Formats: sequence, structure tokens, C-alpha cells
Amino acid sequence: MKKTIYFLVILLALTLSACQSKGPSTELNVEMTDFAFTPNHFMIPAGKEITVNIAHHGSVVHEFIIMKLGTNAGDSFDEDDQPNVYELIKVPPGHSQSFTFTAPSEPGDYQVVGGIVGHLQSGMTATLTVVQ
Ligand SMILES: [Cu+2]
Repeated sequence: MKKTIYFLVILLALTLSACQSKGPSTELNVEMTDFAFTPNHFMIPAGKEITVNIAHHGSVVHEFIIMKLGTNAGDSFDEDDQPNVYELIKVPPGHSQSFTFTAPSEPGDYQVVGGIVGHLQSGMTATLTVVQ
């Protein structure tokens, strides 16, 4: 009997943690390294205030740029991409900081990139899915 209860408790814990990682969240935890975002897919609810907790483990400045819906930075982020920026967060190396922004009101997949020269090409890219 004890074993059954133990098993059920573990099962419940696994189910709860699985649900949490799948649904949209108003709190994003992002790890920055040279040169990646971990995780590289996020899901947030449209129009809500979002908190981004960034843990920067890299050795150079990194950015977390959310591109406007329907746009992407292409092969590299440059001057032409500036008007398509929805939100830009810049983090110096060794800093772990929290930021807030308002989620876009339109559902869809938004591209996230590192905007510093060479970072996008090196793998700093992610997808932000906005759901209604
Ligand atoms: Cu970067």
C-alpha cells in the first residue's frame, strides 16, 4: 500500500512539472552562453506583462531581441533590421538580471536573436510563441 501511494505521488509530480513546461508562462527563465539561448523555445500569453529572468554565463555582451511578427533578421542582424525590433534586452557578461516587457497582442511565432555582430550566425536564435 505504501509503495502504491509513493508511486502515485511521483506520478503526480511528474505530471505537474510536464504541464508547467508546456503551457504559456508570464515568467521566462533564459540562460545565455557564448553563443546560445537555453531553452530556445518560449511560450507566453498575448498582451500580458512578461518577466524575463536572464542568467548570463557567457564572456561577452549578449542581447535578447524579439523581432516583430512576420519579420526575421535573416542571415545577420544589421541596420535594416532595427525597425523590426519589438523588444531589445542587453545584458553584460556575468550579469543575471530580470526584465519586464508587454507581450505582443498578436498570437504567432516571433523570432528571438542575438543582435551583436556574429552572434546570430553563431547560433543565438530562439522562437517565442505568443498564444491567445
Ligand atoms: Cu549574443
